[in-house]
Amino acid sequence: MQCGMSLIEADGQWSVAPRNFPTNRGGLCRKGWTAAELLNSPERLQTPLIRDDKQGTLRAASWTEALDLIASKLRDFAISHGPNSIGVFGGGGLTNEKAYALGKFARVALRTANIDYNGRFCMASAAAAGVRAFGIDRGMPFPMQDIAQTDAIFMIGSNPAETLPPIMQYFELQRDRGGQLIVADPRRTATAKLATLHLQLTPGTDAALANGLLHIAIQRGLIDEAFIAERTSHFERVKRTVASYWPDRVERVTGVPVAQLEKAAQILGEANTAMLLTGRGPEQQSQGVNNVLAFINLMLALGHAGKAFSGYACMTGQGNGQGGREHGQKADQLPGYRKLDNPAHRSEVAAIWNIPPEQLPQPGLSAVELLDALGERIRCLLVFASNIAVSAPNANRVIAKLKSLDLLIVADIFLSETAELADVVLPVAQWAEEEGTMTNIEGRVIFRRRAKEPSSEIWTDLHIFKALAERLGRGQYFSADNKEVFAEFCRATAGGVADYAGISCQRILAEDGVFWPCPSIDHPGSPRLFLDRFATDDGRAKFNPVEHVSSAEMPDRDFPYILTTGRVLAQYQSGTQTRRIADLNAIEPEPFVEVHLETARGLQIRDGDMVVLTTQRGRIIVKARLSRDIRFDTLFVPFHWAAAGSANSLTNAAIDPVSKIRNSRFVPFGLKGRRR
Ligand SMILES: Nc1nc2c(c(=O)[nH]1)N[C@H]1C(S)=C(S)[C@@H](COP(=O)(O)OP(=O)(O)OC[C@H]3O[C@@H](n4cnc5c(=O)[nH]c(N)nc54)[C@H](O)[C@@H]3O)O[C@H]1N2
Ligand SMILES: Nc1nc2c(c(=O)[nH]1)N[C@H]1C(S)=C(S)[C@@H](COP(=O)(O)OP(=O)(O)OC[C@H]3O[C@@H](n4cnc5c(=O)[nH]c(N)nc54)[C@H](O)[C@@H]3O)O[C@H]1N2
Ligand SMILES: [Mo]
Repeated sequence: MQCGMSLIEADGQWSVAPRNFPTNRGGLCRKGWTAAELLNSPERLQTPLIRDDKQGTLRAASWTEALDLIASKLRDFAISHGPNSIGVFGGGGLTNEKAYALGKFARVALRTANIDYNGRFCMASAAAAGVRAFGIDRGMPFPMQDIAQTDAIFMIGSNPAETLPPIMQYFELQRDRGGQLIVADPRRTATAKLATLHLQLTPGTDAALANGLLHIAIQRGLIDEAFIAERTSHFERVKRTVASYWPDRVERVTGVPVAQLEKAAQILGEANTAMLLTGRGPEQQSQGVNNVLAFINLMLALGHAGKAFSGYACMTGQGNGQGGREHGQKADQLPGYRKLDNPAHRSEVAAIWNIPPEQLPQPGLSAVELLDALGERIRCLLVFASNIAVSAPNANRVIAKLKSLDLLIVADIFLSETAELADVVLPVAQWAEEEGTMTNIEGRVIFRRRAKEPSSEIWTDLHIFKALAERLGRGQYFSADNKEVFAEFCRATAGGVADYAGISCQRILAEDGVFWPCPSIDHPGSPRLFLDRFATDDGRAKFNPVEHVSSAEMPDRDFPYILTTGRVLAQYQSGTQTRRIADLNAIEPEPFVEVHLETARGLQIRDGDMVVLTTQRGRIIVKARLSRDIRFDTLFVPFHWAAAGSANSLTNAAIDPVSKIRNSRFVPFGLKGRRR
């Protein structure tokens, strides 16, 4: 969201106060309130660390020693195995400048094709679907306050009451205006409890649900023929596909009763304006792109796109989840959403970088493929801003692969579970210690000021890229100065889909953020997209026929339940940051599995019992939390913990064929009770 907040110092202690910024309007969640605690945390990394050859432990080292060591090894790998034996893994928490510089560092300093980032585990399916249907991927094609103005909201597998709490004010305003909210989620989440209608579907059946609703809408004459004719293409193909999704069949597949399906279709069909919002539930599946496309088909058929207070939005996740996916950390991407396999795009960016276009590598391996190649094709990995030992699918295998590398380099604030495995650890500045721009869920580019200096032995990521590039003989292409990098990266986006050319820090501060595309300094920015035309070649939104396909693995006798994963309010991601905050740990101290009371009774499991969860890949032991808010056949494990509580030691690495997202939402597994 990029909530506005102020940092206040008193006697060396930092605290947070909310600001009346257009996104959060004075609201903050617990993670915001407690964020400053990490600035002076005693657990922060204070110097570089190098793994001692003899002892095998990490010891403190100087920057010169650490960087010299890294550079000499990188040079050796490039000579002996080729530059593509070096991999880079980035993160959606990096500022725009750092995400841009990391992509450039990989291609210009390391000359490797193999860079990707954690967004591939996040919203990559929604991004791919948005591009297919509308021609552009921007989380929200409208400012978030528009949510308050729409008649009906259809929210699929997203739980903002816990994951974006300050945004809930707009949902409350919408409800107070008489608006409707439909939530599709296998759990009766805090968000679903606010809904007019909750569709408690079986995980992995989203496309069937969407097709079934469109089937009913067509039967009942709810579709918008004029909109379909004027602003879309390929409806006929979708109409033929959904013809076989009659309500009884969809009830059988999804577990959602026919009466609820009819009610949902009726609410959405009768609304004048409506929004579709998706979260990670339908997206993080081996059919993630298709799931999102199926719901987009429904909204297009009902005419709920390309006009005010209507449209599709992906509830983007990390701090810079939007900007982090635009500027070249992706395996196939150059800044401004340009493509590495497009000769014109290559020339444009090569000209800004002062290199011949032939020097740019071709597209490389996507995240899951990259992690799979560790220890084989990839001998060395640099990780900036991700904790893959906890957050990547099939984590035990990833950990084994990380250990098999010749060289693992991790830059982080803390000794994360991934950093613990590294040969060299580099301590970096965190959010309040460096300035930078970020782009939020709405496509609003904001500027984050620096509040304090880090201690002298802590460097910024930009500083590290520059110092390493210098040692690799490519220093002239890099700057450690954020303002210079920002100016360069804005130029590099000029003419791209995500065009920042007209954005400056002054404008951002004066206007409370500027919405891309903003191609020139006299351009007002683009808060609302698609009102006149979609961003496709012919200006029409595209229908994409989608069939329901069973999940990559289905339940059987040994693994009879469905595991799904996600988040809780008081922990963040792999937990590197929030597990170090006492107030948050007091609320969510440990890993758990949410089980329905009835399911638990059948297995003689009581609330608080330790239970064993097994899949084909691993087993974990966590506390049972009994509830009535989850389906009988489904269990939910948040992924914020490591080791014996690591949800990702259970998940599989099946990927979507288009977005290459990993599947973390539908994993068959076995469950056994065990007394405390
Ligand atoms: N507190 C907190 N907030 C966060 C984060 C955090 O870690 N902690 N992370 C941030 C990030 S990076 C992201 S990406 C966002 C994610 O934000 P959300 O997408 O809101 O969060 P999740 O809990 O991952 O998933 C949402 C819901 O998907 C449901 N679900 C599971 N399987 C299925 C399915 O098959 N179909 C459907 N329709 N639903 C299903 C789950 O029950 C869950 O309630 O949150 C951001 N905000
Ligand atoms: N089973 C399951 N797995 C999931 C998900 C799920 O729902 N279920 N969700 C997926 C999603 S949506 C996401 S986004 C990923 C997130 O998973 P990760 O990529 O592991 O995200 P974080 O835990 O935020 O890790 C970021 C790391 O970077 C560090 N860091 C923060 N700022 C900086 C910086 O400026 N520079 C550097 N160098 N380091 C920094 C932090 O301390 C932290 O260790 O997990 C994915 N994994
Ligand atoms: Mo995410």
